[in-house]
Amino acid sequence: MATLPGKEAAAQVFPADFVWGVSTSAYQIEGAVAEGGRGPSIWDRRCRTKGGVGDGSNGDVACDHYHRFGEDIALMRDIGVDAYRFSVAWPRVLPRGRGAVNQVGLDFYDRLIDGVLEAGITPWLTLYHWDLPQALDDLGGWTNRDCAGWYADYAALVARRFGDRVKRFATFNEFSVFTLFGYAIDWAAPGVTDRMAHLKAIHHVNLAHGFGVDVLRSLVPGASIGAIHNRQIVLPEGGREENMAAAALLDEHWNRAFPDPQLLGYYPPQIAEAIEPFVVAGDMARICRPVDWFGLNHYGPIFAKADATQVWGFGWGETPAGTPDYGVGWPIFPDAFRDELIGLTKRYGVPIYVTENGCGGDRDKPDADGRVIDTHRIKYLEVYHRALREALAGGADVRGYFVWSLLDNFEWGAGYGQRFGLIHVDFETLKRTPKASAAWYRDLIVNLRPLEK
Ligand code: IFM
Repeated sequence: MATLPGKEAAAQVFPADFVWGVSTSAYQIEGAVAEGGRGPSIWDRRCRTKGGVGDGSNGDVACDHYHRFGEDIALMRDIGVDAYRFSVAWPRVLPRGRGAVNQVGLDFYDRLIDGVLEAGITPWLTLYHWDLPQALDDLGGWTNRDCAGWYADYAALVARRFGDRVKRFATFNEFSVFTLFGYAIDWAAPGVTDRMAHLKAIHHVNLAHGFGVDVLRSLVPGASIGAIHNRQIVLPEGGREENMAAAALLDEHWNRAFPDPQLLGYYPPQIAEAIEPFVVAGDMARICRPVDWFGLNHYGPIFAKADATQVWGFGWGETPAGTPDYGVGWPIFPDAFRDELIGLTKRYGVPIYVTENGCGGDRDKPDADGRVIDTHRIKYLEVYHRALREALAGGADVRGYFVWSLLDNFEWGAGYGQRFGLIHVDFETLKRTPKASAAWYRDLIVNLRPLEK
């Protein structure tokens, strides 16, 4: 297909209802962790554990979005996005994870959702973005099979309360990141390193997803339900033979442990064998429920190496020297994004929304005139957008794209050292400053929005 500039090209390549959005998550931006009746989450605990977060910081204040959400909605409106993906903090609405409901927490999300809708933006609600209530972790968290039922009750609460205004739901964000890092590699809460715990967590989270889909389907008329998977090609460090098996196993864990059972009804082979003791008759049918879309979070390839000290015998490998990266240390490889999108369409046959893509780094600072000129992020977004167009032209069924993230925020184990936002946040004053990339995204949306929109 010939590449034409501007709107004509958009009409050719992008579906008429293509969605342009931005994503965030509760713990990374809300702050107000001890306000309005919110209970503690496993990330509050981890932030208070020595070494849990590199810079010793926490999400106590974060971007103070809990109080400043109106300003943040106005910033989104200025960019011109169609959609805003946010997550509900389970411990804000159910402080102990189950039982007593916190009306003040529900009221907060009412105000947020109403404000987003008033701005002409469609809310996309993620039920779980890693902040499990601590009270549930005290009962074993995701290693406890009952956690799938607690999640289903939480999903029902959210569906009943917001389902009149919210129709787009994601059950989970990045299943394999929070289970692998939280239960096998100590890079995330709750910081367990144990094979059996990890396998149980994988299976129970998959079950929770299945329950969540059914609950949402039954309680929200017109719901459009998906799940959000991180997927990136896994390569053996140095291309070396001794790292091949590590790469193959990491690929199963990273890329297939969740989408395969959820969409195809089976686990990938090595995981299937190991997880068998935890699978009860009927489980696979419970997990494999029809969804409306596949959420893809994609950044760059990852590298694996054999590492006998690790729970699964694989560790994170080094990126080859000289690989381009624009700040976060993650390789820039847009062809892998294009191929992933085309491959996903063939493998799972479900419409795709790119629910996260973006560029971090520690170099975004206001200049003498107060502007934040983040050329590296614009370059990243440009090459990934080229790949997106190529994927669409190559037959990928992509329906939308969300930048991670609206705001600089609390970047988990990296604390505040990595900035992913289109909007700069001064974490001393909480002042928001749109970066050059926000203007770039605004212009892209205007230019690529189909003529009839
Ligand atoms: O900040 C995270 C987000 O919470 C999940 N996906 C990757 C982002 C950048 O690391």
